[in-house]
Amino acid sequence: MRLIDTQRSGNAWKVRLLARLLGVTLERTTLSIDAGDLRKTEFLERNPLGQIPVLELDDGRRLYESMAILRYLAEGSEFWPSDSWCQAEVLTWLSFEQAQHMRPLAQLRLHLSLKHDRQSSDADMAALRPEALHALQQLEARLTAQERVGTSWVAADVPTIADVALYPYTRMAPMAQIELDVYPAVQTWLARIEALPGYAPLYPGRPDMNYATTEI
Ligand SMILES: N[C@@H](CCC(=O)N[C@@H](CS)C(=O)NCC(=O)O)C(=O)O
Repeated sequence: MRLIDTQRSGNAWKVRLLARLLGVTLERTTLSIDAGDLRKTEFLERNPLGQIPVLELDDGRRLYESMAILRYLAEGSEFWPSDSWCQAEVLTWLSFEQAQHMRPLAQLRLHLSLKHDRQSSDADMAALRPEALHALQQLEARLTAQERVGTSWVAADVPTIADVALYPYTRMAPMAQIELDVYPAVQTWLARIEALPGYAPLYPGRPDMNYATTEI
C-alpha cells in the first residue's frame, strides 16, 4: 500500500501514526503543497477532492479522507473495536474531530505558523480561536470523564482510531498559538499516546520536530 502525503500535514500524520502503531508498512509518495503539487492534474486524477492523505491499495483502488483511511487500516485490530457500541463511540469522536476540532486548529496553524500570512488579531483568525479553545475544552472534559470511570482513552478502554485522529492537531496546538498547559488531562493523554510502542512523530525519528515548519 502507498500513502500519498505531505510531510507537515496533520491529517497525513494520523495515517502514518496508525500504520506504525499497527506495524503496517506503507510506501510513501510525499508531495509539496507549497510547490502546487495538489493542483496538478496527475494528483487530481488520484483524488478529485484535491487533498491529501490518499491511500492507494496494491490493486489500484484509492481511499481519501483520513477517517476512512484510518477505519480501513484498523480493521481487525483493537484500534477499531468489534463491539458495535464501542464502534459508535469511536465514530462520535471521529466526527467531533472533523466537525469541531481539526478545522480551527489546522487553519490557525496553517496561517500563523506555516504560511505566516495572517496575524492572530485578523478577523478570521480571531474567529477561529474560540472554536479551537472550545474543542480543546470538550476534549479535556471527555478525557477527565473517562479517567473518572477508569479509562485513559477517548472512546474506549483501549486506544482507538479516535485517539489517533485527535492526536496530531492537539499536539500541534501551540503552532496555532494555543498553549496546552491549562488542559492537564489532554497533556497526560498526549504523553500516553507518545509512549505507545511504534509511536511515529511528524518527522520520522524526530519527536523534537513535531512543531517544525520545514517541508523536508
Ligand atoms: N477531511 C480531510 C481533510 C484533509 C486536508 O485538509 N488535507 C490538507 C492537508 S492537512 C490538504 O490537502 N490541503 C490542501 C488543500 O486543501 O488544498 C481529511 O480528514 O483527510
